[in-house]
Amino acid sequence: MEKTLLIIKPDAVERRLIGEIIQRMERKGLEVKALKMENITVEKAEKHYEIHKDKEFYNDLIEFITSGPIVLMVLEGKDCISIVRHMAGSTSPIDAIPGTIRGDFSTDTLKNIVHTSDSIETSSIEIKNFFKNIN
Ligand code: FUP
Repeated sequence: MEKTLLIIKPDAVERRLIGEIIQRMERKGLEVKALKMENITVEKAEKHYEIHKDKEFYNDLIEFITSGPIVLMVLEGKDCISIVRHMAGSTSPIDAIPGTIRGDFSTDTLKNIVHTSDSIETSSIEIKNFFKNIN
């Protein structure tokens, strides 16, 4: 069965949105296969966001994602990668439609509440980066 990584970012943890976000996933019908809260190291963050290392927002991104505790989870369900991305909403707060997580809770491109895997390849790499016993 398909799996995806969902990260609840430091802004959402600080704003007490952990329960709201997990509830949306469960109500949709996705299964939480693994779940943990962690202050990730800069090294882990750099590995996770390697694809963005040449972007002008990279340093801000690493600083933000390591700025406080995050909640990481592996979700499982049919087509869950696409489904969770749709539930997260667009990266741009202008495009993120109300009803999506970003559309409902964020006006900021950087502090945008959640990360979700964007393909089968990246979900597998991302899950391995953060969870040892899940495949
Ligand atoms: P997404 O897949 O929607 O999380 O978006 P990206 O992989 O394109 O970007 C990863 C993170 O980089 C975003 F969550 C926020 C940050 N970012 C910016 O700060 N500015 C940008 O212009 C694009 C992305």
